[in-house]
Amino acid sequence: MTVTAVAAVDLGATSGRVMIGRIGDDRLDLELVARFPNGPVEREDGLHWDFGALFEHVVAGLAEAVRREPGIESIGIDSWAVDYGLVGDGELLAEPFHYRDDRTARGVAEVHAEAPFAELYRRNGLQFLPFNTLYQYRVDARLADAETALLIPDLIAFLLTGAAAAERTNASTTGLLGVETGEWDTELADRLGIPSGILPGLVDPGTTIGMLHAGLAARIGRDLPVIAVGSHDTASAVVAAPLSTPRSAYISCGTWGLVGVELTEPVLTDAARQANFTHELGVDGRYRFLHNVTGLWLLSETVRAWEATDGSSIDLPELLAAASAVTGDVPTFDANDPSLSAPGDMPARIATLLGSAAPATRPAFARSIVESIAMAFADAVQTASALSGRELDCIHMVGGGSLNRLLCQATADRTGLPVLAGPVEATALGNVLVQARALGAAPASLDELRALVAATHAPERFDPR
Ligand code: LRH
Repeated sequence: MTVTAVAAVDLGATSGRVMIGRIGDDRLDLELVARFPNGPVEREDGLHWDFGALFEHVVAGLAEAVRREPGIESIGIDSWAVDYGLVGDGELLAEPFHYRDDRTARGVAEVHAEAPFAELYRRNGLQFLPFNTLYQYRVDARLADAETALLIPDLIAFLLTGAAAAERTNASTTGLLGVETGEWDTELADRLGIPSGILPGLVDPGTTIGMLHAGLAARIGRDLPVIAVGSHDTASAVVAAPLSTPRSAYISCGTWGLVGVELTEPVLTDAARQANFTHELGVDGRYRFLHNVTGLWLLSETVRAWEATDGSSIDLPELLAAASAVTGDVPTFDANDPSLSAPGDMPARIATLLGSAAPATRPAFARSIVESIAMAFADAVQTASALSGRELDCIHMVGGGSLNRLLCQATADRTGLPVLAGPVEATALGNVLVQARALGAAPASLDELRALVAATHAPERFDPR
């Protein structure tokens, strides 16, 4: 059996990783090669990506991947959406901002004064998130100096190859892509004072962006192509969510829980706008019709704050086991409350929302968080069903959240639908699958790619109780 190997760079909120993906007839697996920190760093002017260090880790990780597997044929990069770097004279002009920086509030007000949200939604189909790239561009003083603006995976591809391109799934999260055309809405950009000349040519997942620069090829050990994947991490995760029928919903659950269905036509109704349901573009022209729910961020930030208070190290599986053992009802809060989005003292902010009902013990507090996330998931699943007119019969939970058994069970209980959990590494697998397909080493259709995922990563089923 021939096996094809590729390198997947996946930049997530808890860490960045370089992995080797191997794919053959009945084979699809990952080998972790390098893991490095990818949290925001606080600078004088706000929260940023630690981009210089990150890029070095990526190159070193790729070199190690080629050392371990000299047969690697290509590289694919994915990351979270919306963040970007500005490039002029072939160089990165400034360290990219992190979307959790609060500088964008002014951008929202200014953009909406020019183009009200209802008009934006008609044009770009995006849910309102205060950090969508167009709001960030609007307040970026360096924009005027830039020749090109590149979202993070495109920026890394550019620094690796010298070729500037905008991969379409991630471009759809900027707010400047026409939801029905899939092309840049240059009229909107110019009207908002965002020079449309900085928006690079669009490419679809599967397109070769370019070959490694000679110097980097020497350092990495091979001359390899960088292939555009679903470079928005959620787009890659949905590729590898083993959806088997149109009645399957998905929850891509990591820091965020992205809850929705895959569509072939947009639902640009007033009701969809009011429910803040987004149309991000998926691989093969699909629409990811979904809503952002604040996901495991609530738990990880809570644990981080507790650890900082005690100087202790908390074992998450142990905490969740204790949370599962809590008997009786726990109070819930709105997981999407805007007060919970910035880094900071999460337990205190959640306690403010819960008031006198706030649980006194850590296990009960953690249980409150998990139940609140599950409640928001259930609400979004029901809304996705109502807005798309689809009766749903199961939910695929992929990403880190699929390991959280308490969350999977609570989601099944609160939706009344079975939850099929896994794969945990859906994003990296989706990255690998799209590269392999471009190399002619994987089947052509999404259905077949998903069947390979299902065959190699059998999900665990949680029935509603
Ligand atoms: C998940 C994600 C999500 C975006 C957010 C910024 O990692 O890409 O799809 O909304 O980060």
